[in-house]
Amino acid sequence: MLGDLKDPGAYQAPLEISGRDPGLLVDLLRTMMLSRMVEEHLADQRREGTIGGPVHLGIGQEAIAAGVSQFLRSSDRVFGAHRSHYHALALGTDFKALFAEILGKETGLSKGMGGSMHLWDEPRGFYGSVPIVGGTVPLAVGAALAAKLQASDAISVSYLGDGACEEGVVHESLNLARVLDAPTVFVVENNLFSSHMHISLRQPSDSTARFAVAHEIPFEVVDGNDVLAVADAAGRLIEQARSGGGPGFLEAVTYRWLGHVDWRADIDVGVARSESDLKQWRLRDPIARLRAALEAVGQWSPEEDKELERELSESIEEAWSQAMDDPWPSDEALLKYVYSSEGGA
Ligand SMILES: Cc1ncc(C[n+]2csc(CCOP(=O)(O)OP(=O)(O)O)c2C)c(N)n1
Ligand SMILES: [Mg+2]
Repeated sequence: MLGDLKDPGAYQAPLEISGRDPGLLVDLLRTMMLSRMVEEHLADQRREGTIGGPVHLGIGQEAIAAGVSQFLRSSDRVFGAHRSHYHALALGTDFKALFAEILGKETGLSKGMGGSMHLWDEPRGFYGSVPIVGGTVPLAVGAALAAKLQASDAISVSYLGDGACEEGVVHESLNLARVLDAPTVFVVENNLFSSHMHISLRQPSDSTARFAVAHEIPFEVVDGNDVLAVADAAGRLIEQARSGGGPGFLEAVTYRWLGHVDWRADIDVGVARSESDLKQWRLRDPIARLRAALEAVGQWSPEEDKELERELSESIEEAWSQAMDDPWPSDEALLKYVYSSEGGA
C-alpha cells in the first residue's frame, strides 16, 4: 500500500538538497519549468480553439521525466503513451517541433501525421508514444531485447500509468522482460487516476509495485513529486539494467493537476476527485519544492526565477508563432507516410 505517499499534505516541504550539485539542481528546475510552461501554453491554446485535437497534459507530474532522463543517453529507447509531451521534452526534444506536430504541420515530430499522442524523436532516443493504453510497453521490451542482442549497453524506458497496469499486455511484458533479462526500466506514473476513476475503484490495492513482485523484478516506490527521490531511484535501476542486471520497476506517486484531457481542472471533480485533494496536491508542487530548497540556501533567487521564466516564455512564444506559420503537409505526404511504408516516417 502507498501509505502517506498518496497523502499530498505529507510531502509539501522543500526538498532536502544538502550535498547535491547546485548546477544539476538548477538544470532539473529548468527542465521542469520548461515542461510546465510549454504545457500551460498548450492548455491556453486548446481553450482558445487554436489546437484542433485533444491534449493530455502532465502538469504537476514533471519531476518524473526530469529525474529519469538525467541518466538517459540518446542511444537509449524511450516509449511513452497518451500523456507524453513532457517525456520527450525532458530528453531535449525541440518544443517548436512538438508544437508543429500538435498543430498538424509538416515540420512536426511525426511530420504532422500524428498530433499530440503520436510523438517521435529518434535522435533524442524517443521511440514513440501512442494512445493505445499499454500499447508501447511490449515495444519497449522488444527494443531492450534488441539492444541486448546487439551487445550494446542501451536500455529502454517504458512510461506507463496506473491505469495501463490493468492491461494484460503489461503483465506479459513484465514477465517477458524478466525471463529474457531485457534491460527495460518500467516507470509507472501512479497519479491515482485512470481517466475519471480513482485507483480504489479499479484495483484491490493502490500500489502497482506488487506487479513487479509478481514478476520478480527489482522495484522502488517513490514520491513522484520529488525530483531527487525519482532521480536517485531511477539512477539505480537504470545502472542495473545497463550493466546486465535486467529489468527494473519504478513506481512514482504523483497527481495530475488538470482533468484527464485538455485545459480544465474541474472535469474530474465530483466524479471521484475532490477539490480539496487537488488543492493539497497543488501545494505538493514538484517545482515549488525544489525552487524553495534552492532559495533557502542562496543557490537561486526570485530575480533569477523571473528571468528564467521570461526567457522561457519568450522562446515558447517564438516557437509557437513559427509553428503556426509552418506549412501543412501535402496530400502526397499523407499517402506516402500514412498509407504506405514506402517513404518511411
Ligand atoms: C486500450 C485502451 N483502452 C482504453 C483507452 C481509453 N483511455 C485513454 S487514457 C486512459 C486512462 C489511462 O490511465 P493511466 O494509464 O493511469 O494514465 P494517465 O491518464 O493517468 O496518465 C484510458 C482508459 C485507450 N486509449 N486504450
Ligand atoms: Mg493514471
